[in-house]
Amino acid sequence: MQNIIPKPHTVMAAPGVFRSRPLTRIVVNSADPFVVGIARQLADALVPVAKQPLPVSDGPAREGDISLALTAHASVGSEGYLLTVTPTEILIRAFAPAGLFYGTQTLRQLLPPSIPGAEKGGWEVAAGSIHDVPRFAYRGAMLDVARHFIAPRDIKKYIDIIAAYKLNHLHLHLTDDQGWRIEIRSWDKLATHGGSTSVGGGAGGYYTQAEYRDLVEYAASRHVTIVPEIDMPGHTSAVLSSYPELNRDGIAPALYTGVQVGFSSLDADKEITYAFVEDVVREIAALTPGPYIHIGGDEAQATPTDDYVRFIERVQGIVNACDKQMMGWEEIGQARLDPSTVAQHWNGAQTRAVIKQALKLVLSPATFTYLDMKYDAATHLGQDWAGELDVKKAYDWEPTRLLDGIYEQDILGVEAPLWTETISTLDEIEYMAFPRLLGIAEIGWSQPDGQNWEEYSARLAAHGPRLRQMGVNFFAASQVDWK
Ligand code: TNX
Repeated sequence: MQNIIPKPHTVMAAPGVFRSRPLTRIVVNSADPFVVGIARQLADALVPVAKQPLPVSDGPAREGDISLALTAHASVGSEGYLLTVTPTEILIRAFAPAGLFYGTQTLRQLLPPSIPGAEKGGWEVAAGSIHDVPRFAYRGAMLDVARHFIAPRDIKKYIDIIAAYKLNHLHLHLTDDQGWRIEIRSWDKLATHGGSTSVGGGAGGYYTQAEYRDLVEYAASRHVTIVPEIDMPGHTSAVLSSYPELNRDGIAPALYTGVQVGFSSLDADKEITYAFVEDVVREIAALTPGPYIHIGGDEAQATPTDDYVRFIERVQGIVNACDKQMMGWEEIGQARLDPSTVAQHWNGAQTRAVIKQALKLVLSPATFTYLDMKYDAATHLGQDWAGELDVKKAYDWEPTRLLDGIYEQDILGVEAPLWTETISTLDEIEYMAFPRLLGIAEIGWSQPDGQNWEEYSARLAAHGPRLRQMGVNFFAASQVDWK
């Protein structure tokens, strides 16, 4: 029970081992489709070990079964779980379904990634018990699908990996100067024209609403909430190119395929701007069961400050009218914000204004969490404006020590963004994200008193074979003594 990432709250080894029986089943005491789905996913995940999917049954459990039961006390919270392994059973208990999901992710890590050989064989798990609860409610990853489009099947693989490390939010940066990636029925040229290219001028792409709904559902089945971001008022060249009437001078610019930021803006004085925002937010809200709609708000250098503040306050009203909470990059702190609004810290410049309003923060400090930063000078992809970010640095930071005046209760959680100006394939995404994202997952989930690079890097080493088994093209950093 030593190599789990993120590190569980409490682990206690016990004598003995559980050995699989020829008739070992996964037994669930709930008809909740999400819970039954968890059992099926566990059965699938164990095929490389058990050689065939374990049968899923509604019980009652007998000796040799793996049981998933919603019988834990409310004190384990909505995501916590208790995992007990004895020679006669494996029992995962939780108060809420998400806890069962996380218990099964931990169980997967107690087994070898695969057992070679074609024959059906036995497998075993050392006895012991784990009591686990997350530190932060929001544990996120972000993909910039705007600079380069990322196909739905690639997003799904990313979801599978992040969920295995107990991240529970996937923020999709759906729009930027270089591309609009989601079908909006009331403004159809956003996707068909605004989504037609990408950085460097190559092919673009966008999600139809049906494809997007399918992604949202897929994520939900792994307890991942999609946070859609429509970036505004800056980062809007693709919008302005699609609709001349949204431009101050009524003239649509050409599509933009460079990598500059801070030159485009919606016009805060035009009524049609807000009609546009209302339509987009309404359609996005209808696709979003989760609580948040992210409105960007970053790097609006081409928007005068008064206009910016007026714009953000009005957009917040539009988001709230759709029964959603607004999320935005820290620059939104300049506006007067509703207490339900969440600000995302990235470089600190305007986080002070957020702290003054006592809003909840998601922390994405560029120096520690930007997965588009190079590992070192030799990394062939990525940027280095926030410095190089090696595997140790992405793990070795503490949220409450990041900025003066931010305490545990101000922090909703952490998120690691992957911007894609220099990245265009899934292999490249995986290379930049892994293994650094595991360190950030641990910061989001685990208690800070256990933070120790030597101990963590030994655990991380054991995840090399697991990542390989999942087909992840991770960077085998020399800082880690890989297995
Ligand atoms: C800053 S972080 C940006 C993005 C870029 C990224 C590149 C933020 C809110 N804005 O537009 O893609 O840096 O690292």
